[in-house]
Amino acid sequence: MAEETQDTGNLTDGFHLVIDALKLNDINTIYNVPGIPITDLGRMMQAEGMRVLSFRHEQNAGYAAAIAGFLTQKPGICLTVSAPGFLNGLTALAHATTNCFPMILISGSSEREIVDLQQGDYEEMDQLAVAKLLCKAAYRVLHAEDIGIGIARAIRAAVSGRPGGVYLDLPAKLLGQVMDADDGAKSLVQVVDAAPRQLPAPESIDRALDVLKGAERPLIILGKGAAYAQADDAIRALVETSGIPYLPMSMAKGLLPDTHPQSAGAARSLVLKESDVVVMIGARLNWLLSHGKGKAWGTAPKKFVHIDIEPREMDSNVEIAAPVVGDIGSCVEAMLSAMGKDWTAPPTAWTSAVQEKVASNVERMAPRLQNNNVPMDYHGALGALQTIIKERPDAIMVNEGANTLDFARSIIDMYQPRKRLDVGTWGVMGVGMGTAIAAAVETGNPVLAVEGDSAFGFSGMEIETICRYNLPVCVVVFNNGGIYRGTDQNAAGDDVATTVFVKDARYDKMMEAFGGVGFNATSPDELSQAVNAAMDSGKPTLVNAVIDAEAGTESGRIGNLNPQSVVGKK
Ligand code: OXT
Ligand code: ADP
Ligand code: MG
Repeated sequence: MAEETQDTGNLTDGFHLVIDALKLNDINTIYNVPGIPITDLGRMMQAEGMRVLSFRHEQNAGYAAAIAGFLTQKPGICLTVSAPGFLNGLTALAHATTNCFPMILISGSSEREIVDLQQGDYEEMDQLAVAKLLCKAAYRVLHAEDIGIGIARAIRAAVSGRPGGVYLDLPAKLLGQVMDADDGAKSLVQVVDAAPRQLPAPESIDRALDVLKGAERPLIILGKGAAYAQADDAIRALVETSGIPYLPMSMAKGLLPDTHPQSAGAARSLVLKESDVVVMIGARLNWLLSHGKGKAWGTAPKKFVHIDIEPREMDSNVEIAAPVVGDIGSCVEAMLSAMGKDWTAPPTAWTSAVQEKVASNVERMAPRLQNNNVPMDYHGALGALQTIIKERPDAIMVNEGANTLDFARSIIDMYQPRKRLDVGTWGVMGVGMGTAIAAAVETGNPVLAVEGDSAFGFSGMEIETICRYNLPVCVVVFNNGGIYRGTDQNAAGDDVATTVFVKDARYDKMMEAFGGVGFNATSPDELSQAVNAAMDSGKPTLVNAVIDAEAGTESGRIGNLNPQSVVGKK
């Protein structure tokens, strides 16, 4: 136990070296689930003044660490036990890597000698070998004197270049290893300039400007890399100086307010199809952008300028006419100064066409958002939440589900950078509560988590964690009784359909069970009152928003990705 003290003279051990190394690098928050062999490590971290948040499941602790990395540019730390705990954290580590979020999964592990001979140790697993496939880098430390270097390498690997997930394996025996305290202190490393700026080559900027100057219908696409980069002023200046319409990817919403006159968010199809030069800033041409080709991009020939820190991203899906490789802050500043005073804004025929499309789509949507239908549909419920975010622009919105995700993305305007956190590149369900917890912990801002009832179920037990730490999180469960819809029928047998849940479930009662506040909202007015009360009080709250079970569509906006049976659906 941590509190048992003995005269250790001028000695230190693996436990303390890990703590000292993290603190030396300004890492003070840990997301963990305790157990053998890291229980005492968590206790000692807490005793040394670190914030150690314990979760109910490592996957949620991992998602918290991943989004902490996105929000802070420092690696978020997830600490787990060996084999099963490690594996539970691994999905989040892979998610962090896929999304380019800096994160370190630190797992205790069993004894190397026994693991390597496969002699059946407690929670035996060759964790390093398993992790390597799923992250940017993976390291194991075997000697206490190497802890400083191990942690320094992990930090640098996570945040430099394209950020990502790193695995750090700490065998149980390492933590108890003892060494001279002065030598231990000397072995620690304070990482200098962990994510060095990467300046773009001047000729790449000239090339980009040449391509852009010839454009008749230019478009800027902002991705979550642009949000991560925290180059908010430079990005806004580039957009506004250039006069080019911009399309924010989901987690780039709010980099400039969604109500900005140059936002093409509500004219997505038009700008993808009609643009002739596209400037990608911290976004990849992956599935979310139809790989830069095909029907969604129309038939007009296109040229791409691509700003990204990862050179291998260039030409990943289509030819990039002007690759600009470097960190977004430096690249955007270089583009801005190269534009100079003689920059000519894009033709008004183009900018007006985009604005008109935006206006007509917004106008078409507006009346649907005002409806006060009972049971609620997505538009009525999200119309209420749209107003709340408008009035509380510093609130962080967490969002997952299918219909709940897709409707919320287009309906709820964001006004500030890094305020919309969602399922990311994989469209993964289960990020919700971990993300909400880290958002509250890392920023202190109020959090509104808008969750499909299925999505919520993946991490729902963490509402106990939210209550335990008394976090200002309001969870709204869009309860339509199922995945996509609550109305599917099983064509044969007595079991309910595969997508259907218990009818009339009361998720609000779960929150009450842990001392939080629960509401059941059946109309947009009730929803609005409940969420406003929650946001005013800052108390952990769960609002069960009763949504029409028929309102959703299969897979939300991405139903086209479902394979079709040639024999036909039963
Ligand atoms: O321009 P056009 O005319 O086209 O119009 C567009 C915009 O211009 C316009 N727009 C606007 N109009 C007016 N005003 C405003 N402000 C405005 N803004 C935009 O609106 C349209 C649409 O705009 P959008 O959304 O930008 O465009 P589009 O074409 O949709 O964009 C394409 C995409 C691909 C970029 C976009 O759709 C996108 O980002 N999609 C992400 C989708 C995603 O990631 N989905 C999550 C996964 S789905 C599925 O796999 C689920 N599972 C399986 C599962 C998963 N995922 N994970 C794990 C670990 N296990 C299993 C499960 C279990 S979802 C799911 C649960 C679902 O059930 P729930 O109960 O949770 O949720 P419900 O469905 O609610 O029941
Ligand atoms: P989205 O899903 O929003 O389209 P992606 O996750 O596909 O965004 O793309 C993010 C991109 O941003 C990645 O290619 C990553 O390499 C890049 N990136 C992340 N941080 C930086 C940075 N500081 N400077 C330049 N590029 C960055
Ligand atoms: Mg649902």
